[in-house]
Amino acid sequence: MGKNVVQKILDQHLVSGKAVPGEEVTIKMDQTLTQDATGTMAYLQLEVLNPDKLATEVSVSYVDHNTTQIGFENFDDHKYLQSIAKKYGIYFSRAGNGICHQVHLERFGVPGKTLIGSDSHTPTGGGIGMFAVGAGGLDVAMAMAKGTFTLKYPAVTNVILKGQLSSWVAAKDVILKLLSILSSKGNVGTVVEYSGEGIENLTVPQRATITNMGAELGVTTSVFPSDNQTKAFLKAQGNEDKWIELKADSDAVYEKTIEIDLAALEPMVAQPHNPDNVTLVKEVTDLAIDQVCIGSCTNSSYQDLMIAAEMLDNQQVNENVSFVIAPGSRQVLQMITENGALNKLIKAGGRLAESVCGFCIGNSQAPGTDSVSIRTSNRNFLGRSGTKSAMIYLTSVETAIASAIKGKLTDPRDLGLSWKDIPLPEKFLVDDSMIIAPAKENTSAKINRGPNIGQPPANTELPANIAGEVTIKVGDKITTDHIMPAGDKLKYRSNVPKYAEFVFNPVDETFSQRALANKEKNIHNIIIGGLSYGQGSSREHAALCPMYLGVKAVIAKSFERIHIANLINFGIVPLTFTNADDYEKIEQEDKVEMVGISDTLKGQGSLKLRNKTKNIEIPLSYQLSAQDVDYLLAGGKLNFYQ
Ligand code: MIC
Ligand code: SF4
Repeated sequence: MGKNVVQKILDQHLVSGKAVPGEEVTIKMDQTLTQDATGTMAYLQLEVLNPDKLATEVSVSYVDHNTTQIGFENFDDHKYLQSIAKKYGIYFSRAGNGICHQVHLERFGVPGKTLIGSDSHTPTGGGIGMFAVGAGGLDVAMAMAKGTFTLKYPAVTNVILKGQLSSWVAAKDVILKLLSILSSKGNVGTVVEYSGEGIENLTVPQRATITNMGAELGVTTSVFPSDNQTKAFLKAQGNEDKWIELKADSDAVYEKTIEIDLAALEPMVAQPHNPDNVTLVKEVTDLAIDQVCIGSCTNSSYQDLMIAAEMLDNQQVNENVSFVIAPGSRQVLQMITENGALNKLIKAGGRLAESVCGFCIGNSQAPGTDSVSIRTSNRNFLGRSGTKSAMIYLTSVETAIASAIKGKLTDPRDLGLSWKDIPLPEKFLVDDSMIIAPAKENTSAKINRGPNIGQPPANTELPANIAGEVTIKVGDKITTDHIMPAGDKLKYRSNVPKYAEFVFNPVDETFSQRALANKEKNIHNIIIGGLSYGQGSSREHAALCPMYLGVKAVIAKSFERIHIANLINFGIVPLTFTNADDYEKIEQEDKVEMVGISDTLKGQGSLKLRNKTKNIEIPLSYQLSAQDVDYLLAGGKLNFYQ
């Protein structure tokens, strides 16, 4: 039987386990990436593991999230990261060099390699034919130390792209279409593999837009084959020698197949407050807008910025629109500066932001009260922009620019401009002077530790019984932005006790205090969640900070992949309702207990939650491997390996 691309890469990297969907396998990881917001904690954990030598071929530490630098914390973190990179032999991409996923694709992407990154949009690398997964920082630290990662062998969905995109319809519209088909929930454990003649005309940056936002489907990753487009991109980056051909066998088998006719696609928009709330742009009439932001790791490539500049040539953005541009990397910024495109954007009224995450993570350019913002990024969760009452719409660059000109959400086909194709450049401007290459061996470099940099907090072993209260009950699709908000709180990432004050802040500002008060009285905190609990980011702080507050278990209808792994990593037991309706039988403040939980997990026995307040018992389920149980019993992965 033939193999698909995913199977080809995974089977070459298989260390242990059976290559059967759903089975736990350990694979070799060739590369890692971290960014500063998750990286400081990942490297604090790496210091605990303290390997003599990294087990990966390439590890890169990026600074791209926390660059606002109001106060000393961000810069201290950057200094810490730079010194750690020097000590352990890690490439260090300095602040200003660009967003991790964009730079990694440009400078480190190699088809057929595996990559694990402490950021949920690491699958961007699938655009160049990598098997690239997002994970919590601890799993990335483990991959650096041991060279492996354990995951469920995925079921592969084949998305066949037919035909060719029409003018004004973009790669972003392809992934928005797929989100409208698959939605953001129910796809855990699968990988999307793209095929069909429609992919032949998609450049690597366009493919990367699609694989990047595959993260919003909740899949493990998304992958394109490596073909002539991949070769052209690598050649233009001066890396042609890294090219290999990678394609599915003609008799490859897939779990599921979806066909999308590119020629039939139209401009699409994800409406507030979820990336899968997708409709056609033309269906949303008379939506006046206040802000347009071009950038983020989804749409900030050279081609994206050039499209924006061409559309705005001799145009002016509407007087009611604040227009922000954040090129994805220094390479992109240098190229559009040299060819004059930047000038067109500035002339049209653009506000140039740093080549970092910025507006996307909500630590700058927060919209005004009740504002409408059109963004080319990938997430529009409530409050993520920094303004709770703002309405965020996600579109392609083409739609965003048309809207900026008109002052209302506009289908770019209605602008009356003539379409100009922007081809992949034959040569990108390659200047790696902002990437500090590592020394060959670990050095005794002094580690720079600012006063905001704490130690990873320790957990205790799992108690024999969990007994406490339901400290919070939340609904479906609770994202990590609800659990552990970023934005202006990002600067506390290296200081867990401080950051923990904001757990569940957007949902219930009293949670943190109530949880801490319980912890002091030895009352265990339990969280009740709905469907897709933990959607979104890879931030392990969404598990680490609740752990610090004394949360012992989360019981939900279903979990997202990265978040459930993070819960296990930090010793919080993830459980599901055996009957989803039982969710209704439990309320906030109910007193609950799970007697003998540690023995039950060890024996893989059946588990019941006793609701003492309502005097009922609720059957619970779990899917935990023997290894997961060992981590939970030890109070987390770091405890287990220490
Ligand atoms: C995000 O897009 O939500 C982030 C910020 O990049 C996160 C990582 C983080 O929380 O630091 C992610 O996607 O994993
Ligand atoms: Fe940065 Fe936004 Fe991409 Fe996350 S989604 S890595 S915050 S640009």
